[in-house]
Amino acid sequence: MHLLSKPLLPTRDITDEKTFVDRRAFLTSIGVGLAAGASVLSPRLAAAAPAFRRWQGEEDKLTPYADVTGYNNFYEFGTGKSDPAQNAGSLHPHPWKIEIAGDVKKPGIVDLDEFLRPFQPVERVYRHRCVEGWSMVIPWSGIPLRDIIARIEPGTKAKFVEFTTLHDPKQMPGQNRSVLPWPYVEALRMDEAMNLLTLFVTGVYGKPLPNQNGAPVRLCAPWKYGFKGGKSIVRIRFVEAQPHTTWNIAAPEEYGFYANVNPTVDHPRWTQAREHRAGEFFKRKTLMFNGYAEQVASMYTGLDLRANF
Ligand SMILES: Nc1nc2c(c(=O)[nH]1)N[C@H]1C(S)=C(S)[C@@H](COP(=O)(O)O)O[C@H]1N2
Ligand SMILES: [Mo]
Repeated sequence: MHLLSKPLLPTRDITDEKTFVDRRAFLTSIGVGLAAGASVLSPRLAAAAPAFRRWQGEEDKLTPYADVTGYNNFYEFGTGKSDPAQNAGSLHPHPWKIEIAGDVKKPGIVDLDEFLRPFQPVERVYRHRCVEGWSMVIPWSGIPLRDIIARIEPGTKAKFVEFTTLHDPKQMPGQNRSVLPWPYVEALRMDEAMNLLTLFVTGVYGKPLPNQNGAPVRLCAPWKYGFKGGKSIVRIRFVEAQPHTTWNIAAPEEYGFYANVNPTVDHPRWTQAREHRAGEFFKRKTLMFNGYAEQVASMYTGLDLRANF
């Protein structure tokens, strides 16, 4: 594949050094705890610390670490927003194995740390919009999924990529209740998976992902509703047919396969025109594709977004 030879990001999105330094001071001030001169990336990501990169309007403030890690959706640990932070201690994310399956050059099971070692990690600030109407602004770190896919070398039959969460009721007590069909499965069309924005997330706020955010690795496609970002991934499968995904199985009339953030297509039970940004009093207008239209809209030309919600 030729994709790795292309520049990963347009240069205008690389924040200048001063902003990077200011942000490090900010991270320290909110207690993320950086020793002087320390990298903002976790040790496992520090190998080649990149410039900080920002994909958002400068007016959007980062959501505090306490909210990012204390107000979550992760039904494997309960359906309340504080349940994951309270209950996810039973998850053991190290060591971690991931199965690479389907139409790929070399299917098999890999150790996550070993698998990620050759990659250049990036840090990106993304808006995060839950289908329920809340939103945050989160500094994720991880590997652009396109780099990972380029290395996996899927075959010509790979039209979709499916991500499966761990299924282990001992570690995930919420799986003893059938609130959702387990394991949690999500998927992207191949071009969506290869989009510059799509991130294989291993950290947040420069630290490894806390269990409640999907340790050791979860997905992020920031122009889609949050439920597309499957957590604690144990299998990546490349397939020809559109996969059956958890929320779409659970309530197909409410949660479509695409799940692109779209203020003009309401959820059957509530509006999607506005959102509640964590920490703000007044609601904000939700932006088309969560504000990432410039980077993603061309993937959907000719697709009826009302039918394909
Ligand atoms: N395995 C799994 N992944 C999941 C979920 C879940 O319940 N189980 N919830 C999804 C939903 S609805 C959202 S909004 C995001 C929340 O991510 P966060 O808690 O890191 O903000 O995770 C998504 N990934
Ligand atoms: Mo969500």
